[in-house]
Amino acid sequence: MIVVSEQVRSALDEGRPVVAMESTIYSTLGLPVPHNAEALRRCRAAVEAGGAVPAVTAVLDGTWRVGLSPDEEQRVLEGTRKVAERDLAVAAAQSWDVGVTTVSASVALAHRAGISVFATGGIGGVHRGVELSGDVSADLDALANHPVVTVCAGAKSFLDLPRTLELLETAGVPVLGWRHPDFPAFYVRSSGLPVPHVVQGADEVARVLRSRSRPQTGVLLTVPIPEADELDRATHDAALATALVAAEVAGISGAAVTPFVLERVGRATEGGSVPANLALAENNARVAAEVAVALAAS
Ligand code: PSU
Ligand code: MN
Repeated sequence: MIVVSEQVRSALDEGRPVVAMESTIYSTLGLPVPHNAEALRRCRAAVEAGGAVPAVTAVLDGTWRVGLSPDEEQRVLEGTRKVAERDLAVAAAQSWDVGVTTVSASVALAHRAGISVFATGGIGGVHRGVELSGDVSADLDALANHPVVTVCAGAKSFLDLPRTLELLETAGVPVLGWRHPDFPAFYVRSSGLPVPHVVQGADEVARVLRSRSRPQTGVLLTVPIPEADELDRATHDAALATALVAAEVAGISGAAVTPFVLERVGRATEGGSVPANLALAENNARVAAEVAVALAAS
């Protein structure tokens, strides 16, 4: 059911470092055209420059895929169907043409393929108003149930970040801050919430992965957006407020919330959020490669 590319397979067989990458952020659901293609190019280049092999995950022609050719990556860029972990089964059974994988599905595919490090932009989490909607991203459950290090820039502050951190604690997922004491909020370096533990380097992350008491559980490594690329706090807060009101007025719910809010934040910042998004994704890919190299050497 799963097809791992030749390049990724031989790297894994030889114990060389590999970094899995999600595909939702590179699709039309994550970033506007043509920035999505640039994001993919820069992230893959960052992984390669760090000495690791990039492995983009997706569903193509109903098959779970890890590692794509340039033509296949082009199909992902044009993808419009979001695949969370539970949807992997449906996408296979119904032979979906192109399914772009979220963090939950990508972590699941990475695990299946034998990859231990995964790079994304931001994870999903507990949504604000969860008391009424019950909306908690399947990303959190996947982090708890697949033994993979997920490298992210935290989560967007349109989520309920305190509850997101609480749930990660309950689920037993170690949350590590990369040389930074605060849980990052995607476009900005600090959410104002402390991260449970700070790590100074990739060796430390590798040691945490090897030392877990529950072999199935993942590790979350949060890397703040580089200082130079951070959004101005006031711009950020205003854009999020606008996007959240728009989502409520439009009655958006479920899996449509994240793509909708992302698009509206882009509009509200007049595109200013896009370079920030690219910069953090690239930076995460760079750090993920470091972790993959440390793991391969250990
Ligand atoms: N955050 C972003 N960009 C994204 C996503 C999150 O800044 O593209 C995507 C990721 O693929 C993540 C998914 O796994 O949204 C979470 O969606 P949901 O909230 O429906 O679980
Ligand atoms: Mn949801």
